[in-house]
Amino acid sequence: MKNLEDLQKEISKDLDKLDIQELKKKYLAQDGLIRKAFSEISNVSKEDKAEYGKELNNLKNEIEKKISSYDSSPVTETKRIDPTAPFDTNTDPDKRPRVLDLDGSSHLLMKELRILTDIFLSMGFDIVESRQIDDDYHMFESLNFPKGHPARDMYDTFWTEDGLILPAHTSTMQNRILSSTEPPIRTVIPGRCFRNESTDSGHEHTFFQCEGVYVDKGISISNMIATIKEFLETYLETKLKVKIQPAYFPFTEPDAEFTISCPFCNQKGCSTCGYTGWIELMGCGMIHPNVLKFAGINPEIYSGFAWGFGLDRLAMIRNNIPEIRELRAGNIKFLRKY
Ligand code: FA5
Repeated sequence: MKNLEDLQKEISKDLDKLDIQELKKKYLAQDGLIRKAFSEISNVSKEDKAEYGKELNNLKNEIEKKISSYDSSPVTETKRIDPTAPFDTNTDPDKRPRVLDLDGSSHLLMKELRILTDIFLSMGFDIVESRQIDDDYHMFESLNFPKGHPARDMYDTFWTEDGLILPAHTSTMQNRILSSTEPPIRTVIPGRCFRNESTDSGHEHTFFQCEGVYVDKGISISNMIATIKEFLETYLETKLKVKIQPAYFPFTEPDAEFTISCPFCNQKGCSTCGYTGWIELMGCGMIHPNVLKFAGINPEIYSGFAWGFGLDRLAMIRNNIPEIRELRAGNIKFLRKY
């Protein structure tokens, strides 16, 4: 907490002193002071953790507010330069393409990924990135799908000619996390997934998922519901009603589909929730005892839960985007808007 006080003093001085690029670099970049402070949350005592996370989020919001006040200020010659534009448009900054910010800009999905990993960091989770190529053991066997198990057909998987797999879900990381860490385990794993599916407004062949695993002594399904609800209410910035519905995954028992009250229509019925008032958001459940055993964890002593949600679909809800294919279509109007 003492370090946070020092950080706060430094930020107060810098907000008036530094320009937008310097602020971004010093505080918000991958190796910036805010992310560094988030990564130190595991060293904070249990009692102080929640307060530390909250204070840190406030500091981050303060910097982002300052930066967005610059972003909405009139475009100036020094802010936007198109080196490829003909000479006469180069002299009139308003005529230049607006995407050509000198520092580039993050894609909506990367911005959302940063927001949600910051929330999980403030809740005490570690973040580990998943892989983009994997094998049968991690995709299926370690997740309790023996060879020939019919549930393998639930995942339309891309295979390479030499028998490797493009992961169809981030659950491929479960065995790696569980077997390399001593409980208590609290890890969130975002990553790209690939499925051999036809695309439509809600389905892509390439999309992001975000996996979570939590293992300790005495963990129950109510811990799972409370954790996921806390995350969703923070991310969507609204109170939600939640319910779980039966589902089936070979790697959880019991398994569930986590469902939230529609934040758009307040459950009156709208096109986003298909006029049901509810939105099914993610698969989740208590980690199957076999999955714990495969990772060398004794299910007589430990229990835990896992979830996996689609980042694209969650970002669409938060930003009111009706068409998933827009996220990767490279449409300039869309990119400017988000
Ligand atoms: C899974 O992938 C499980 N691994 C989730 C899980 C993890 C269950 C841990 C239990 C424990 P599912 O196939 O339902 O489940 O996908 C999870 C989420 O990924 C979906 O709710 C959806 O948000 C997203 N998703 C799945 N397929 C697509 C797709 N083609 N395009 C965009 N998002 C998708």
